[in-house]
Amino acid sequence: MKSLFRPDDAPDGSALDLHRPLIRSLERRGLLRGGITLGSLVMLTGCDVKRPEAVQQALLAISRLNDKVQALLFDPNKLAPTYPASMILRPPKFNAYYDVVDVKPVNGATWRLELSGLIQDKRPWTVEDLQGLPQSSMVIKHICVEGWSYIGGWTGVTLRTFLERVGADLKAPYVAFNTADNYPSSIDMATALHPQTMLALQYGGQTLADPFGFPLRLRTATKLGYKNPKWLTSIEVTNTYPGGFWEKKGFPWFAGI
Ligand SMILES: Nc1nc2c(c(=O)[nH]1)N[C@H]1C(S)=C(S)[C@@H](COP(=O)(O)O)O[C@H]1N2
Ligand SMILES: [Mo]
Repeated sequence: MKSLFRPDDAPDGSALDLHRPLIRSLERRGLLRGGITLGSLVMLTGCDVKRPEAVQQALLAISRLNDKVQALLFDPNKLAPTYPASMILRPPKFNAYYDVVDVKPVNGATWRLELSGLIQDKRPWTVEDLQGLPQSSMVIKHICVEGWSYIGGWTGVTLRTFLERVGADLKAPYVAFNTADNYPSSIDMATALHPQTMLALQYGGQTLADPFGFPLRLRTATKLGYKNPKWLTSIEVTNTYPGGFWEKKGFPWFAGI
């Protein structure tokens, strides 16, 4: 049967293929513990899924319900495991929705972080501005849904410090990001304010390297790899659900670990 989540234009061997085990398991579970199975949807819609958009809509709606339940269960004070600096992997592992040879480096001198939405001070930030904020470090595990992980050491500004500094509305439910390679992503405010969620400028005590998101990326210890956008270009605080690159293809939005 045709995959509900795999767009027809995805080239073979792309990151979509690498993320296929999760796609399959989502399909097996019907996404969802909400009572509707893929089988019953197929029964409803005919075997070759005559209206895949309608089915996808239904699945995504149920997935969003699961996100809300997960968000309710999230403990904003519980810390993810941390590790000694000696365990930091150098260099880190790379992944993106395209190959490493296609990474286009960002020019740090002209780069700006743009702000929008429910934020009082929307002035753009330079790398130096961000370096001037209080810095902290964490050594945490990165887990990708492809089935690999690594321990990495990150230094930067906690997202909480940054959001407080720019006068963000901390009661808004969503913080959304965009990136130089157009990989939109978003997280819930509780995760944004978690002490292990950071705007990272450094890896292993050195400036981030190009394929790992120079000059700025999000690193959060409480979410799967795909919720850690690299090469950030903008942050928006919003009341409207923003979704994200993989979420639009049916991946869970909350994706906590
Ligand atoms: N801008 C951008 N950020 C991204 C991605 C991407 O394709 N583009 N891929 C995500 C995925 S699926 C993973 S596992 C991690 C990989 O981060 P790393 O290359 O530092 O290991 O980045 C995440 N952030
Ligand atoms: Mo990933």
